Amino acid sequence: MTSAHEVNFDGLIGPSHNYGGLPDGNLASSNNAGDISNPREAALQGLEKMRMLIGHGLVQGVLPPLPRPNFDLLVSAGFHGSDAQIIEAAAKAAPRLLKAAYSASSMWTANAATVSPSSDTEDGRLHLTTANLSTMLHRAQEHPDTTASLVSIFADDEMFAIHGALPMHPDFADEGAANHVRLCASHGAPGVELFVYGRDAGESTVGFPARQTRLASESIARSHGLERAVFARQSRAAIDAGAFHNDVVSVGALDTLFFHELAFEDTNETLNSLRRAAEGLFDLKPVMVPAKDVPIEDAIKAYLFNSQLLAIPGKDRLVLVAPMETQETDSTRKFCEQMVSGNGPIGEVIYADVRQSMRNGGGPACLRLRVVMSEDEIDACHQGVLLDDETIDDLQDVVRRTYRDQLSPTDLADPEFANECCLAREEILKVLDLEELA
Ligand code: SUG
Repeated sequence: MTSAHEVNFDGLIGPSHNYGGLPDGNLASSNNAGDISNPREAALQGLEKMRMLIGHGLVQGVLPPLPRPNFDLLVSAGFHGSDAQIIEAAAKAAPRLLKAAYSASSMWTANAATVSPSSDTEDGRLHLTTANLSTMLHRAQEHPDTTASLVSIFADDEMFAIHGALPMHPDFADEGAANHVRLCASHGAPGVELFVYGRDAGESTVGFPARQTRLASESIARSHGLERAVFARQSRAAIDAGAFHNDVVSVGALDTLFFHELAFEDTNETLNSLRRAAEGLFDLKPVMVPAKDVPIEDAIKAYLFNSQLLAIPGKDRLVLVAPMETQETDSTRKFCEQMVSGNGPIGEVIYADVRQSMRNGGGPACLRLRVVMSEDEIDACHQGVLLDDETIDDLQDVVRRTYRDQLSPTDLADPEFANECCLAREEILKVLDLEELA
């Protein structure tokens, strides 16, 4: 068995972070729509979380923000002329489209791609499929630039296979690793990959949108060449309560699956399928949170499950990095206190402040893409995106100098702001040695 690390690639929060209220079914985003955001504080919070995990001895990567505003999107809607003319005309005629073109949503890199480590795949390469994010316009624009970032970072095609997004059709709706959990005995050992979908291709649903189809999940498992994939349906009750991705109601790491009682349509069948797939590899440790202890509404408000579940060097049990909101909500805080005082697989909870992202529905788990990599793979990827304290200092310096303190969705109409966003991104790319993406 090869020694491997789980590398978390966090999305660096971009300068246009704003509360646009664009996604249907994401309650935090709807509740904060139109509020003033703090892009500088948001990016600094995200970077402090990365710094904290480096301090715990973990390997930490970063993905740069995508180019915003996305002028191509505005031009394809018929806006033309100089950049300033395009922004001014779009602000008047299509303000919602302008918000989409400015969305900083690529910060939630759990939605960037689905990742299968080389120990799970037929050809022994690490596979990544960029998510098409086809359900929401502001997210559907992400995939070409995300693929470009992944190709630059994972360039060696003897080790890495990057697959472009699935077809942009509702039958193939795919939201990446937010609906995918990998379970294993140790990071470098063969794993079982759990794909969670909200609907079948062609199935129409009522209520909040189900953003992942079974066809999309199966297509990815096929192209990654997975031997041990399990497909489970997310419960309608969870989606309607505001769990627009499965990672709002479940998170897994190593042999442990931590989930809410209402996460899956059929919990027993999901666990039995996982056990069958894991036979001979590991004994599954399910940790189910009963609805009587934590009502689903609390789980979603506090984002208990949108946490990072981490194996930290030197600690014998897993550590849950949860948002502050989990500590501030009585039922979730009490559950965590009880859980760590028992002798289950999760032995500690650390609370992280990512409030700016949380107000758009993105907790610690949304902000990171997990990529399990062997040491050779780590050496072969682009080194500029692997962070240490000094690079974090440099990125924070760029953020302090180039990001606005406050931003209201109406500020997006100011053509000067588009220039600021471009300049900030150029500086970030320079720090990460990724100028080729400019
Ligand atoms: O797709 N919010 C994101 C939050 C994504 C969270 N990701 C995971 N759970 N993995 C979404 O709903 C709000 C942006 C706005 O309204 O401008 C937004 O897109």
